[in-house]
Amino acid sequence: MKPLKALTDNPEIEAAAGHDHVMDTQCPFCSVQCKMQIVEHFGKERNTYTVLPKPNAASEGRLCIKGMNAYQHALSGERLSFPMAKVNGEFVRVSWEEAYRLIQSNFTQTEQRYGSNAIGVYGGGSLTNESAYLLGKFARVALRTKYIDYNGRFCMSAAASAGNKAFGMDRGLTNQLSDIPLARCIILAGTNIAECQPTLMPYFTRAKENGAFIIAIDPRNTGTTELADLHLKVKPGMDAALVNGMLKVIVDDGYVDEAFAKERTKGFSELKEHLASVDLNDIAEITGVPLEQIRGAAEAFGKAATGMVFTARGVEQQTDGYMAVRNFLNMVLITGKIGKEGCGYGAITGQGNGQGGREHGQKADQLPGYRLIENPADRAYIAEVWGVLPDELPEKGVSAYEMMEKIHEEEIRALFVMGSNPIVSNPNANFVEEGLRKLEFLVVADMFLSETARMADLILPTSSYLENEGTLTNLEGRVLLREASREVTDEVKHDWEILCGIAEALGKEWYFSYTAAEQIFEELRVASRGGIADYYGITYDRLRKEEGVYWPCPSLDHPGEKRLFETAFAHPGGKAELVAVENHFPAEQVSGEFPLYLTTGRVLSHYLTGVQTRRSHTLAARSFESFMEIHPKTAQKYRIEDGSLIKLESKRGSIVVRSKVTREIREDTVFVPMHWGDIQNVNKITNQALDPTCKMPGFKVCAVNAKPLVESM
Ligand SMILES: Nc1nc2c(c(=O)[nH]1)N[C@H]1C(S)=C(S)[C@@H](COP(=O)(O)OP(=O)(O)OC[C@H]3O[C@@H](n4cnc5c(=O)[nH]c(N)nc54)[C@H](O)[C@@H]3O)O[C@H]1N2
Ligand SMILES: Nc1nc2c(c(=O)[nH]1)N[C@H]1C(S)=C(S)[C@@H](COP(=O)(O)OP(=O)(O)OC[C@H]3O[C@@H](n4cnc5c(=O)[nH]c(N)nc54)[C@H](O)[C@@H]3O)O[C@H]1N2
Ligand code: SF4
Ligand SMILES: [Mo]
Repeated sequence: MKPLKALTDNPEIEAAAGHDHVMDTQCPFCSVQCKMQIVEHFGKERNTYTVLPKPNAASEGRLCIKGMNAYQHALSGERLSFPMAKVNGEFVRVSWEEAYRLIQSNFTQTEQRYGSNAIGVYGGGSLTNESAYLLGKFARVALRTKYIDYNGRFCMSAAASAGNKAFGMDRGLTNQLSDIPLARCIILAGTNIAECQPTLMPYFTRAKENGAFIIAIDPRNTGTTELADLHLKVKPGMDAALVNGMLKVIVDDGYVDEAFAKERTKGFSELKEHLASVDLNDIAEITGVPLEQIRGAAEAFGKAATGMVFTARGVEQQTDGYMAVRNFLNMVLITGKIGKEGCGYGAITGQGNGQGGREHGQKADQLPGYRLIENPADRAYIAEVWGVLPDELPEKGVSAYEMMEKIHEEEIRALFVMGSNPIVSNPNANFVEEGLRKLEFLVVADMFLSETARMADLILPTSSYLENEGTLTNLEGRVLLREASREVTDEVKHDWEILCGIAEALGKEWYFSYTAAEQIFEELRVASRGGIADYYGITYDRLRKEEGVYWPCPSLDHPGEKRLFETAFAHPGGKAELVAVENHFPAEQVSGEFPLYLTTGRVLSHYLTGVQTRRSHTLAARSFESFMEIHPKTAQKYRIEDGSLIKLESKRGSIVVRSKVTREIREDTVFVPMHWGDIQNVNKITNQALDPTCKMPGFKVCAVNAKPLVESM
C-alpha cells in the first residue's frame, strides 16, 4: 500500500506551521451517516490521525470500525489524481480539456450513428443529493437519453416500490430512531444491523432493556440475531411464505386491530380470504421454520401494544422482494402498528445517500422529488424548472441490470458510470463484464481504479467525502449537510463539476452553469417542490442550524415530518393498501448438480465491492480475503475442511473462496460476502433473475456446488 498523502506534498511545511488540520465531516459509508471529526497531526516522518465521533441525532456520538478508519482510503496514495485515457491498452495521463474533448467527440459520434439512447448513464447511492440530481438532469437534458439507472436498484428498489404502493410514499423509516426503544416487539427481517449499521445497535439493546421481545428472521446466526428472543432461521427466499403463516395466526387468533384495518386500510377482506387458504403445516414445511416458532412470533407481535418491523436486503434482494416486503407491510398495517409512538416500519437503507439517491431522478422512471417521468404533469413541471419543453424529456428507460442486457445487445454503445463498480456488484458478473467489453466508449468517474474503471476508455478522478460538499439523506429521511473539510488535490474534480464540464463540451452549458453545490441544491429544492420527497423548505442555512431536517418539508417554516402517517397515508384518500401475497419460491432451486443454496451479504469491516475499504490498511487487515460459511455436516458431506480453498460453482460461473466451517448457518445454505472482485467476486455465480415489479435481482438465493479446489482441478 502506498503512503498516506499529506495536505500538501511537503509534510515538513505542514509540521513547521505547527497546526493540526481539523476536519469536521461525516462517514462516507452506510446510511446512518455518523458525524465525526478527523484530526490530522502533521509529523516530520508521517502524519498521524485521531478520529473522534461527533454527537448527532442518529449515531448519538458513536462510530463503527469503518467510520474510524474512513480517513485511510480518502488519504490513500492510490487515489486517482488526473484524468487518464486508454491508449493501446495502457492508461495515459491526459488533461481535463483532452478528457472533455474525448467525451464530446465519442458521445457525439455515438449519438449521430445510433441515436441519443445509445448512450447510457449509471449512477450510485454514494453520490450527494446535488450530484445525483444533476446526473438525472445530465442524462435527460445534456445527453437526452432515456437510459439512466443506478446501483440503488440492487439495494432499495423492492422496499421502495412496496412503500410507494402500500403507503403512497417511500421513506426508509416511517419514524425516528428514537421510537425504537419504545417498541414492545421488534421484527428484524433479513437485516444484519450489528455489522451493517453498527452504531444503531444501542437503540435495539435499549428496547430490549425496556422489555421488548425481539424476533430475528435470517438463515444465519449473526451479531444481530444474537440479540433476538426468537430467531426464525428461514430457508433463503421464503420470507413471503413465512409472513403468510404469521398473518394467518394474527387473523385467526384475533390480534388484528379491526378499527385501524377498517378505517385506515383497503383490501382487508381480500387479504383475509387469501389467508383462509393458507395451511400452517405447509408453511412450516416450505420455510424450514417450525410451526411453534411461527406461532410464537405471530403471537408476540400481535399481542404487543407497540411494535416495529425492519427489513433489509435479506428479504428484499429476492425475485419476490417487492411482494415479500408488501407482506411485512400487511402485518404492520393489520395490527395497526404504524403512525404512532413506538410503532412503524423501516427499510434499513444501505448506502450513505441510499435515501436521497433514490428520490431525485437517477432511476429510469423518475424525475426529481420522486416524480414520475411517465406522468404528464410531472414532466411539465420539471421541464419548466429545467428550461426545456416537456416533449424534449426522454421517456422511461430500464433498470440497472436490464441496462447491462442492452449493452450486450449493443443497443447501448457508450456508458458513463459515476459512483458504482458494476462489474462486481451486478448479478451474473461474467455476462456484465462481457457486455462492457463490447462498448465503444466507457467513461468511469471514480476515486480509485476499481475493477470497472480498469475496463474504461477514460477515467475521471473525483473527490472524496472529505473534499466534496453536499447534502445526503440518511436512513431516517433526515437531510444532512456535509461540508467540505479539505481542498481537492492534484487535478481531482467534484462529480457535479465533472458533469458541468461535460455538459459545456456538449454545448449545453446554459443548463449546467453552476459554480457551487449549494446552487444545485437551490434548484433541487424547486424541482422537488410539491413532489412526494419535497425538499423545498430545506436550505443549507437551516441544515447548519438544525443539524438536519426531515423530508417532506414543503416550506421554510415547516419543521420537517419526523413521524409519517399519524393521521393519513400518502395515497389520495389517505388509506394504505393491503395485498394478498402468494407463497413464492426462489427462481433457482437446488438440484443434484447444484445441491446448495448460496446466499450473499456483508461483513463488518468492508463496504460493498470493497473498492474503498480494501484500500484502508486497518480494514483490509481485518478481513483480507473472501470466505464461504458452511455448516459442519454439509462440509463433511462434501469433504470440505475448515480454512481450505473451495471452488464454488453455479450455472453461470465459478469463484474460489476459503471455507469457514461454522454451526451458525443452515445446513442447506452457504454464505459468501460481496466485497471482493475478480476470482472472489461472488456475483460471477449469482442469478440474474429479476423481481417482475421492481427489477431487483435475487442476490440472496441461487443454487451452487462446492468442492475442494485441489480436487476440482
Ligand atoms: N459493513 C458493511 N455495512 C454496510 C454495507 C457493507 O457493505 N458493509 N453496505 C451498506 C449497504 S449499501 C446496504 S444495502 C446494507 C445492507 O444491510 P443488510 O441487508 O443488513 O446486509 P446483508 O448482509 O446483505 O443481508 C442481511 C442479512 O440477510 C440475511 N439473509 C440472506 N438471505 C435471506 C433470506 O432469504 N431471508 C432473510 N430473512 N434473510 C436473509 C443474511 O444472512 C444477512 O445476515 O448495509 C449497509 N452497511
Ligand atoms: N451478491 C450481492 N451483490 C450485491 C449485493 C449483495 O448483497 N449481494 N448488494 C447490492 C447493493 S445493496 C448495492 S448498494 C450494490 C453496490 O455496489 P456498487 O455500486 O458497485 O457500490 P460500491 O462498491 O460502493 O462502488 C462504488 C464505486 O464508486 C466509487 N465512489 C464512492 N464514492 C463516490 C463518489 O462520491 N463519487 C464517485 N464518482 N465515485 C464514488 C467507489 O470508489 C467505488 O468504486 O451492490 C449490490 N450487489
Ligand atoms: S459505516 Fe455507518 S455506522 Fe459505521 S461509522 Fe460509518 S455511517 Fe456510522
Ligand atoms: Mo445497498
